[in-house]
Amino acid sequence: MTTPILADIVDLERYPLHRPESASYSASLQEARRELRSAGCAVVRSLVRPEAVERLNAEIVERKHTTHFSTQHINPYFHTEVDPSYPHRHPVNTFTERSSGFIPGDAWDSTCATDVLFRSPKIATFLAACLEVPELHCYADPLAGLTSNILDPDQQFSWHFDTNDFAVTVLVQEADEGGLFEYHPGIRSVNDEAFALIQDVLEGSRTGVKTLDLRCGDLQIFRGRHSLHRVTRVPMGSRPRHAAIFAYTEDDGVIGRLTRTRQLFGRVLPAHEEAERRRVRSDELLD
Ligand SMILES: O=C(O)CCC(=O)C(=O)O
Ligand SMILES: [Fe+2]
Repeated sequence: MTTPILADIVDLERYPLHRPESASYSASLQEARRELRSAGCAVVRSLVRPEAVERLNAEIVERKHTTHFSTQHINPYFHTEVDPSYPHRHPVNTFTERSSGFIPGDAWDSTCATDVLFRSPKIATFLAACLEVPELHCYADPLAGLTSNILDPDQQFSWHFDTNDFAVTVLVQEADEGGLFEYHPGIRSVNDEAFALIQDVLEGSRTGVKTLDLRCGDLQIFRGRHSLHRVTRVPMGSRPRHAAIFAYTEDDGVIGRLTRTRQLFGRVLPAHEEAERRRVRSDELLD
């Protein structure tokens, strides 16, 4: 297949990403900003053309054998070990199954529509404007920059906070049932861990919890540092849920840490080790 261009993937009539001065660009931008400011979550409806959604899904299916599935019981902070300095009934000591998997960044190549969309400078410019930051760069991590989150039947991604400030997702295949993105906007803040509220949600409270109405081809921008969120279980017998996940950073050339990389992808690459060595050296101690 030939390498697509942005116009093959994005509905540029509805979303003229190539014409930032146009009225419809500005309208989409203002709407996304409003949603991000009020709920930390914006949905750009049907950004991806239906035929391109098919192609993105075919690319995921082709690479599905490279998915790193791992089942772990995690607390909302991605830890798996009890911390005796907190009570038994506390978010730090409440563990739930996370059983989904990620297709790693090095499974894609530059001819993929998924890769073209992720690396489009016009997309990065639009996202930076939505998020009100000066500029964005593709996350340079060779595994975590471009991924796909896979939920096969009987899998779920339990309640958690993200370590990155925001994530960008395109839903590529819906489950027949379940596989829904749920979130509690701004449940915690820099000044307030909100452990009691979080514990209520972990124990099933629906107060403040929203279920996102996300459809194939929609692009979601989500601030996951302060909003507890999950993807509900995909039941047995359902189609799997496939989502393409794009990571961007404000600084250029950022690479992830060894521990989290191993947790999510089951391996690290020389680039991760090199970045870690540089970090160690940056402490200015003598060799
Ligand atoms: O698949 C999704 O929609 C989001 C998954 C998620 O929350 C994450 O990867 O941190
Ligand atoms: Fe997340």
